Amino acid sequence: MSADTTLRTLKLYVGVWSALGKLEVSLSDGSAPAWTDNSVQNSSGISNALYTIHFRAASAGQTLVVKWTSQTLFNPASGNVTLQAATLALAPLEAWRASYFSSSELADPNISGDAADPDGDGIPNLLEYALNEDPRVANLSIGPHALVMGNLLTTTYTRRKAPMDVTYDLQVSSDVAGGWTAAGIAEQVLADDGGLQTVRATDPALVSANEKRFLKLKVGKQ
Ligand SMILES: [Ca+2]
Ligand SMILES: [Ca+2]
Repeated sequence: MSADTTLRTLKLYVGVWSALGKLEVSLSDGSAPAWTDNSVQNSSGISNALYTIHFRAASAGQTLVVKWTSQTLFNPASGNVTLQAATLALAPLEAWRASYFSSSELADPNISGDAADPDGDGIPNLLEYALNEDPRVANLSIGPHALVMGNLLTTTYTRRKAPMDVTYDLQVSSDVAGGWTAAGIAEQVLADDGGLQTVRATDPALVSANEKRFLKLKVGKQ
């Protein structure tokens, strides 16, 4: 199976019958250690399993090698292993990227890379993805904004639900230069459409008791 620098997801549907299966996965460029698993077994009957493999090579033109064999046959006459199906898909972030950028743009990290900001709205592409924004349209008014509700500092933001390849970390501090902590932040899901959630995060500190408070949403890659 071909592999390059794009993150892809391979799903392998396998089975064993009176056997212990052995899965071996490796990349032709050796950029990741080979991986072996022998957790699927059934000594007297049939078991099925699904492997989900996320892979990416260090350069273009590489190959992902997948081997599914029997490590042990508990019944030499009838024991066997089966490879029932395999599906290949882009990881969610890469599928999103491919939906907004042409193939020549996808090859240019200054346009389609995580840190690029082709629409010039100050929101890099990774954050556009995390917040479900459009990386080709400058939307300066959208995104998390601070709002005082009652006597508490809050922010409302959109986040993706699993399977997701980004992480969301909210932190608060009285000093923008340091002292950031996630302690005590309450998060309430205001809306959920199955793929996206609207979440309100609330700082536990009373606004009236603090001269300044800051809320920060940090997005990372999983
Ligand atoms: Ca942007
Ligand atoms: Ca945008």
